[in-house]
Amino acid sequence: MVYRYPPVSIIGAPTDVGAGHRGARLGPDALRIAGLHEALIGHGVEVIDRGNLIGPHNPWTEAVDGYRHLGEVAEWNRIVMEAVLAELRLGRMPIMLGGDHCLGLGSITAVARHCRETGKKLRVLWLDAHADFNTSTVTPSGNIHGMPVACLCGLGPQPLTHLGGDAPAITADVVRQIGIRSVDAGEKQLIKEHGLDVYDMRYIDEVGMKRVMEEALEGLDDDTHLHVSFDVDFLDPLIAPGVGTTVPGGPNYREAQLVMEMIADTGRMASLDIVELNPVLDTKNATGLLAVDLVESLFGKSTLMRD
Ligand code: EXY
Ligand code: MN
Ligand code: MN
Ligand code: MN
Repeated sequence: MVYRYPPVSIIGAPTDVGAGHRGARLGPDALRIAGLHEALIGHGVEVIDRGNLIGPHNPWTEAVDGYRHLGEVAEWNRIVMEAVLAELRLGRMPIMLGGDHCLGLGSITAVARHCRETGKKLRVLWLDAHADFNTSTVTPSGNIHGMPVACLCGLGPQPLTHLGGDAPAITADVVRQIGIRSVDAGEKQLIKEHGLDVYDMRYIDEVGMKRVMEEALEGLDDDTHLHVSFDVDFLDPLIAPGVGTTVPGGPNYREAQLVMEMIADTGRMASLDIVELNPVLDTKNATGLLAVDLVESLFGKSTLMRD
């Protein structure tokens, strides 16, 4: 068997400590039941499912000083970081199944460390309805799944901003955000100050998804590690109802497919998060099935006719 892609390791991170709804803890198994493993194998990928990580339970308490469950979030991210880094060091492609999007912090901190170890450049594609660039002072909720990009860039509490050592994991210039349509007022100000590259829905409407992706993927080369952080609420809720924070007016099925196809065409994706799937809010796992369908496109499903 000749594999067309790097070997993949599936890592489940079943927690919703960073979210405002409970249920994303069930995301990893919903994605497995939707056939993720089999779909990857069907596209010529060697896959190992490492099972689910174990971490603190969700205490479901109120925010303290602008953070909800800070200790639990820090611990989960430490666990995710170690697991993702171990796979990268084995030369494998980690697919981290959330869980809520606070876990992007651990995942991307690991990827950034690996890039420093191997001398690779990093590009992060953040597919989301939200910018996730809040801090404790501007957050409307205290939910840390609204903060991971800020924390990665060094804005946040020490246990989250320095998860990977003595410096923040990334600078804002490595990030491209796509599909954004819900940003809080204080968050918007911070995004402007830090120069985050946001391709919001207005821009997608105006220029089309093809051009947006060309711009977001511009400059990738053989030395680039492309990380994709796929928050399922990126998708229009009409096709993806199974998330805690739906925002109308997201990418439709064809636009979402094009995003994944254009990422696949680069051949540079080296790590992936799939987060925020909440099966409790879903309809017969339709959102889980759609996420798996889109992952198939990330691994070349729709390019077969062009081979
Ligand atoms: N911006 C809102 C907040 O910070 O509370 C909503 C954040 C939702 C974050 C989600 C999953 O991407
Ligand atoms: Mn590597
Ligand atoms: Mn998110
Ligand atoms: Mn989101």
